[in-house]
Amino acid sequence: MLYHSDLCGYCWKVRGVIDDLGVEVELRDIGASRDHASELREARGRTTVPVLRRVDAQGQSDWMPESGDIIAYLRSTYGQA
Ligand SMILES: N[C@@H](CCC(=O)N[C@@H](CS)C(=O)NCC(=O)O)C(=O)O
Repeated sequence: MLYHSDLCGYCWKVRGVIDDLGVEVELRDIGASRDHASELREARGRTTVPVLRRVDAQGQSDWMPESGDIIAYLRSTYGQA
């Protein structure tokens, strides 16, 4: 899942890479959903976006902030755009 905001340029950059790579990522707009904003705040203590949330088979979440790190992870995992 990508926690993002429509008003955030860093988020658009990450979304562009997601589109280029054709990766299926659930988009969670913190500006459109108070629940999504609350989830992010509870997990990270702040609502800075973008944040990529990965959930493993045991249901454990890993929260990855920083657009550059997210893009590097997506490219290394899913191939060059
Ligand atoms: N270095 C971060 C910057 C992220 C950032 O500044 N996001 C802004 C929106 S574009 C934000 O969430 N600001 C509100 C806040 O930090 O609470 C990245 O590249 O992801």
